[in-house]
Amino acid sequence: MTELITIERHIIEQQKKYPSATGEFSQLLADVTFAAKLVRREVIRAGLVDILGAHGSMNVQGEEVKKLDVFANEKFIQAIGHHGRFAVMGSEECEGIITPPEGKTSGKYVLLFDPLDGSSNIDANVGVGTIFSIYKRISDPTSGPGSLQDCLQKGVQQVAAGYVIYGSSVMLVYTTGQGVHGFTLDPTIGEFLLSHENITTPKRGKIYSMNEGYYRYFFDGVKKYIKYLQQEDKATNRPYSARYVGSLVADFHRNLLYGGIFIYPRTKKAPNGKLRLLYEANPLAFVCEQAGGRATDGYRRILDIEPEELHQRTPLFIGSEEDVKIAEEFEQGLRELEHDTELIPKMLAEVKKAESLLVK
Ligand code: AHM
Ligand code: MG
Repeated sequence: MTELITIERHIIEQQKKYPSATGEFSQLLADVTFAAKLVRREVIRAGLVDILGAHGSMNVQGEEVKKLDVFANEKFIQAIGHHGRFAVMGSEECEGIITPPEGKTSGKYVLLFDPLDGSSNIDANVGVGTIFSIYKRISDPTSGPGSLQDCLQKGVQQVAAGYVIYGSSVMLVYTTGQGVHGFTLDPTIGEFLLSHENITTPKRGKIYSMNEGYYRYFFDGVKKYIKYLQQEDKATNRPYSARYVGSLVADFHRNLLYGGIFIYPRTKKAPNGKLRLLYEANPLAFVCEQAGGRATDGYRRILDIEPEELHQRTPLFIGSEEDVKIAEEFEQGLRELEHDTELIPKMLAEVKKAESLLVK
């Protein structure tokens, strides 16, 4: 019989590898899991309790906030904020940093999170998710709560990261730098059980995910890369299939398991792309690299980017290592489209056919 391993037990077992671990970090991850369960409870009841629809306010990026975003944000702050295990938090839905409540001591960890990613999909019952990222504070712990500087660390400093998908089933995927592990929620017992141990992503996939509706705003490199993916070539499994949910967590998770590439590039309208470095790109880049994949902004490794502000955006090229490398070569103008070897004979045949019709 297969052994049933809950996420709490898995985290504790992993932490045993560090003799100096105090259990505080395991507790913080358990808090994240608990908050995810609260959010999931609301996500699946959303239609029933009439909390769907726009909340009417705008988030700090000037985008419309849905009620469920607000709820998820509050639950995370509530579930984690009251234990004094964190020094400072940052949320995609809050303009500034979040410090521990009055009277609570501050812990040694920093939590950055996107409480409900893919919010434009909520009303249509399409998968949405939560993304999280944990760092150690770098400010002096005797100086009180953590600071903005604690949040602006490079992604390479993350001690844990992961995401939760609220989809046809609920999954939590996380890494602490010792591989990537996935857990599926058993709703009957309310526990996340280990279902995907040591996830590795294929070196090359067959799927590309990007919002091609913005094609006219893309720069030449990405446009050529799309054409390259659509060319026919048996050796490299082209043409690729296009898959785009519009929920980063869902698109990322599918490609992680099946292989492929997700791109949200810089565009003529959005020169820094759309996605946020701290809440979306860094945690998924950590997971992706741990699974054997690659994540860059087209030029630089995501995890090496020095953040300058909390809500900084970044272009994102993420997924199977070989796919991302080829996309970068196009982005950087180092690679041109190959000639479609089958196209020329086909065109010549068409010309001949047309000529023969004209002679008649
Ligand atoms: P959100 O955090 O406000 O939901 O925005 C991020 C989402 C991602 O989940 C998704 O990849 C992207 O925005 C989709 O954007 P677009 O509609 O421009 O393709
Ligand atoms: Mg998001």
